[in-house]
Amino acid sequence: MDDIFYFVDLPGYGYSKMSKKEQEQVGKFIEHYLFNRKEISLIIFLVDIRHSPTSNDRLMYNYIISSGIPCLILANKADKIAITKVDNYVKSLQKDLNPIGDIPTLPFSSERKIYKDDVWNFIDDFFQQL
Ligand SMILES: Nc1nc2c(ncn2[C@@H]2O[C@H](COP(=O)(O)OP(=O)(O)OP(=O)(O)O)[C@@H](O)[C@H]2O)c(=O)[nH]1
Ligand SMILES: [Mg+2]
Repeated sequence: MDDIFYFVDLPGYGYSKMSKKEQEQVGKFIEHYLFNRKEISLIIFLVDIRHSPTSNDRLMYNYIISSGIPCLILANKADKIAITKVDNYVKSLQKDLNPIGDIPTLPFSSERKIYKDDVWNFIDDFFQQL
């Protein structure tokens, strides 16, 4: 049992077609979940590598920070930009969202599974250190 962990995919925001009221309810649910679920070891926060963080990204980021739960930021959709530019995009995303630079930020592509090994290595190391 000791080695078992689960990924829980929380509902998104932003481009999902939700009314203001639904967005509020989802926001409350996420906040409640993050602050009350003691089993959460690590939050993996996926944002779009191509854009500077939206107001919703920042809102979510602030929830995450105030929850005190360790976080890994994934700069997703890295397949959309030239491989030579990925590092710079990741750096500027981190600078924008987490200027102190204490939250690890890695590139990723959930569609193409590139950078998957680095992310698994991070997760392995993270659980080793627990
Ligand atoms: N090119 C590319 N497209 C992606 C990637 N990840 C997600 N997408 C696309 O982005 C859209 C949204 O993906 P979802 O996985 O539904 O995003 P989500 O944040 O879970 O959305 P909600 O939970 O509905 O808010 C889909 O059209 C995906 O195909 C990626 O790594 N690369
Ligand atoms: Mg989703």
